[in-house]
Amino acid sequence: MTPTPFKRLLLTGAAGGLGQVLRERLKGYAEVLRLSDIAAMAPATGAHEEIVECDLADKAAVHQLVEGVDAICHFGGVSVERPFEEILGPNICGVFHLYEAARKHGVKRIIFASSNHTIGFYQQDERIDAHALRRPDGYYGLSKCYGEDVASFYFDRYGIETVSIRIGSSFPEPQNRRMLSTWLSYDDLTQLIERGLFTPDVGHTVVYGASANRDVWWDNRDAAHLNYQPKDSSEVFRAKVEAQPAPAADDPSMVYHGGAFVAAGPFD
Ligand code: NAI
Ligand code: 15L
Repeated sequence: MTPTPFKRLLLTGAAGGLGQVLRERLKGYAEVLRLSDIAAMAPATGAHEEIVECDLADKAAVHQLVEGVDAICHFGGVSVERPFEEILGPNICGVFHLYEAARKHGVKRIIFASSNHTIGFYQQDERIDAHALRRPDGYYGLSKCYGEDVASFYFDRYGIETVSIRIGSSFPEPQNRRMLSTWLSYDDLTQLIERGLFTPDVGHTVVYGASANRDVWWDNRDAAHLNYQPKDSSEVFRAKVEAQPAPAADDPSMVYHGGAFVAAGPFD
């Protein structure tokens, strides 16, 4: 696939773990990459980058942020389980502000960094596809379900297309036994984003973000039109991961798709 570069592509969450990786990897997809986060980011390295500090919870700031943009990779927000009050602004109000701004400014394509925590309460002996009922495993997972529903609504109502990537665990390497199944390499994440940005007529597509791991729990048949072909596998890390002491068989990390998230909180 030879992508046609956008004029201006917005990446939110640019100061985060994935944002810093994607800052390099998305460069070729746009004449200008607009990088945004509430946290400080490294300065622009040239005219092909714009740096905009912005709180996703701030409606006016988000509308300004989205002005002049052709497409958005939305990776900003709280990325772990936290009290609902901390998630509300960035993940609930934030995603709403972003789609409203996209509507007002004519943005037609969004990549939404959703999460496996939308379906975290499935057990690891269950294999599911994108049609499986969601089973969020906390306030964070609930916020990602909300984001997916916003994406669905904005396609049905306004024709704004989104690929929601239910990312498993995207880190340099899998850190534990659960991640041998959920791991998504940075190269495979980049491929998913590229497919999501440039495949025509995606409507609202939900795709699971995992590499070609031996024991994957997620079936991507509903996203076949993306032609996502993962190249990496967690197998190369298996011996290293399995050298760690094994958790008990009833430990949430050994039972649920969402692992430890299912047992996080309550926070009061
Ligand atoms: P991260 O926590 O490193 O990055 C998130 C970024 O969002 C941070 O730089 C943070 O400052 C920013 N942010 C938080 N609140 C904000 C606000 N109010 N306004 C603007 N920016 C705000 O997380 P990571 O790992 O880079 O993940 C990126 C995205 O991918 C997140 O949406 C996360 O939920 C999602 N994801 C990541 C997975 C992974 O394995 N890394 C797995 C599943 C989903
Ligand atoms: C996520 O949604 C988180 O953002 C990430 O930090 C990991 O915890 C990942 O899920 C996971 O489930 O491993």
